[in-house]
Amino acid sequence: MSIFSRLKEGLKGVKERWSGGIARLFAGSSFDAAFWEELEDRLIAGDVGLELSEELVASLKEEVRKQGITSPEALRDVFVEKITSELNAVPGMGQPFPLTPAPQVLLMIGVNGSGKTTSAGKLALQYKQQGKSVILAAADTFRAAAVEQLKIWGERTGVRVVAQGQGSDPAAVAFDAWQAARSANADLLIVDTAGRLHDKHNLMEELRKIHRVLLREAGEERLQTVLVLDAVLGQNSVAQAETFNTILPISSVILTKYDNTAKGGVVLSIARRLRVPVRYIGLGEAPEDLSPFDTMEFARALMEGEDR
Ligand SMILES: Nc1nc2c(ncn2[C@@H]2O[C@H](COP(=O)(O)OP(=O)(O)OP(=O)(O)O)[C@@H](O)[C@H]2O)c(=O)[nH]1
Ligand SMILES: [Mg+2]
Repeated sequence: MSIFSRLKEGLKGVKERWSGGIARLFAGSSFDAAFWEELEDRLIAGDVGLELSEELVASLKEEVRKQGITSPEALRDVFVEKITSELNAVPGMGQPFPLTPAPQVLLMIGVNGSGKTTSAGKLALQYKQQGKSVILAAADTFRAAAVEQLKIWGERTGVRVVAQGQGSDPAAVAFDAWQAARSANADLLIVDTAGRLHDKHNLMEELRKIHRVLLREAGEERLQTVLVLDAVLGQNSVAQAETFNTILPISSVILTKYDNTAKGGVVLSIARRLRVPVRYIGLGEAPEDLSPFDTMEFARALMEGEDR
């Protein structure tokens, strides 16, 4: 099943699909002022971001003028092309994590509830299914249930989980897990972290420390800092990303809960504002509900009927 047929399933609960509204608009018959206003409104409502929405509309108007296009229907391909090239302007967009010497390290960060632990488990499963050896590190030592939650993912996927007790130093857990990954010749180490501590400053300091240890041990080439963002939060998740990016250099984004959002344009906002590639999107809570983010498929889906 393609990711967008899966999306169709997952999105049943969402009242008005963003893509549905866009597709309907392009099925209309003429370029009156209302068309352009409606298009801009829909882009903004889908959390594409104000600046980019205005820019897209202006450049589409320009194409209409230059190419003598007479109906919205004839503008579809141009629109798809613009969306795709906006996304593809960010290196690595829609591609899996780059190959590095083993063990590769994915440091999962993000605010609480964004889907770090779930995405770590899903990634473990995917890599395992590709025949890679994976280790999970429980560096969220703050929440009592966090280690347990990761261990359940470990059991589900048959992946070893390196953990210490609640309240232990997360950077020490990360260090231990790195050593374990090295000595086991693992292909991949996925480090889960906390999303909330007693206060915000502590969390950021803690993440910096974990990052510092992993950077020192694994080196820059092996280390991916993966920001996990909740798509339902729209522009707020973009703001979160900007905050995290001032603390640590973000190298990849996973956008979760895409099955629950009516604001699918947030991916364009992330591309524009952060210039960091979105590599996967979360489409549900089950282990297999994580898909590579395909830019072309995404852009095309915007033109394919309101029912999708
Ligand atoms: N529908 C849907 N739910 C998701 C997705 N990803 C995660 N979830 C759910 O979101 C909730 C939070 O996910 P977690 O993985 O525990 O989030 P976290 O970032 O680890 O949270 P903390 O450990 O508290 O910082 C869980 O109920 C997940 O099942 C997704 O792609 N779609
Ligand atoms: Mg967690």
